[in-house]
Amino acid sequence: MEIFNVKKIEYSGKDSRDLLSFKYYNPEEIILGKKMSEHLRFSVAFWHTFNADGTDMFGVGTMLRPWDKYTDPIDKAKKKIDALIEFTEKLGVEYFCFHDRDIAPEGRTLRETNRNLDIIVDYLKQRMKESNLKLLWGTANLFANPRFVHGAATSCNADVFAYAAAQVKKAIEITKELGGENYVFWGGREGYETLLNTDMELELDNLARFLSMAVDYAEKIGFKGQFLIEPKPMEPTKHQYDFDSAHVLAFLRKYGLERHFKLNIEANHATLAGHTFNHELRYARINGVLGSIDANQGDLFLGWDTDQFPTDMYSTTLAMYEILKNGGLTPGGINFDAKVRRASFELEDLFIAHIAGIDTFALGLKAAAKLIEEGIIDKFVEERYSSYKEGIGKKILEGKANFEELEEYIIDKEEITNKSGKQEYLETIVNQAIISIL
Ligand code: XLS
Ligand code: CA
Ligand code: CA
Repeated sequence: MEIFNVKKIEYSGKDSRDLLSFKYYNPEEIILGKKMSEHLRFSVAFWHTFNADGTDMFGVGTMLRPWDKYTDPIDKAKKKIDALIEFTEKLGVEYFCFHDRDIAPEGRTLRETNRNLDIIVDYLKQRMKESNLKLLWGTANLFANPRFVHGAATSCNADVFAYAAAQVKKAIEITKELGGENYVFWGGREGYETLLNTDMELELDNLARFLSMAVDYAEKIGFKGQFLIEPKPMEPTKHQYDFDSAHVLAFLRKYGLERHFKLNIEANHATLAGHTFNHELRYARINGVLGSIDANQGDLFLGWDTDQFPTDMYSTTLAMYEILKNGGLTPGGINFDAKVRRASFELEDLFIAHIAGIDTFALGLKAAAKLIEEGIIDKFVEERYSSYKEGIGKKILEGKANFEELEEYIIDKEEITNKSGKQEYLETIVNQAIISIL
């Protein structure tokens, strides 16, 4: 029986006013030699789409979903899986992501919880087989239960460390079982509230111990998916250890773990860190660790993680520019870690929001491809650094210069000529690329 009273979402072109259709996302269209659907490996986030009900700090949920009428927790969990299958089929999205606790209820012990998980994973696996749905990544929820009050791998309590380890062990197993292409570590409560009660050194060492145990276990069971760490600077803790791309990379390098991890970069977390999304993507890309993205947007006036659907074309254009320069994200993808607003409580809003996000990324892809094909920005940047192509600049790049030589070279020069950085000109080029697609 149908859960969503919505037809299959098709491409209807940019002039269409049909709300439930794509205006820019045309999966078969070839962009820079590849199908749009191959560039944009979209994924639906289970937690926001099938679990969130609009609850906030000031009030209860506003969204009553068809699966909410099932009172038995296992029946309800299965209904949500049915909803996931129907939703992704109708939307034409091939991937989804989940936390262990999103899909199955917790029991009294971990053993009981794992049993619930096994029932649902069997069901999910079966339903995935009947459809085209694939798992982009799995992860463990190491933050919701009160036991994680002081963190998980960075908890002051060794029993909590053990619990988290056992939970991640199981989460990697089920991710493998479901053919997951990646596994994400988001350090839910790995951080601190006050340094007055915190042994930061021990906590960070323990986080590294935890991650290297995960690497060993994945190797042991033959899980071939990419391990990803998702940076976030704050919320829920005052200071999250995986603050931003640069922090995570420095951490991984200190502990010799950099070979085993790439990054899952979320737009809203970049905003919270005081960076643009494309800054975080660029930093990860030039360091060879851009693995996957959580596609959403924050509100620039609010200091918290609003996880809105991405509708800002400028941001998706610059993001897709980095992703294209990265040679894509595979085996990563574009996961909509985004929730409809509390007031967008109708079932249809779930489709409208995903369509908006998909179209905004499709538009960004087209505009970014145009920027790359035109090559104006590339050429400008190349020219801007051309002083390093010959003479003293070339020597600097080749590591053949030293302070004495540089002093001798420059000491009697009366004038140094600089050229304009032409930011406004380049921003116009970006605007023109976007406008040409609209
Ligand atoms: C929370 C994070 C989380 C991760 C997965 O802010 O975005 O949802 O993506 O645990
Ligand atoms: Ca996220
Ligand atoms: Ca977020």
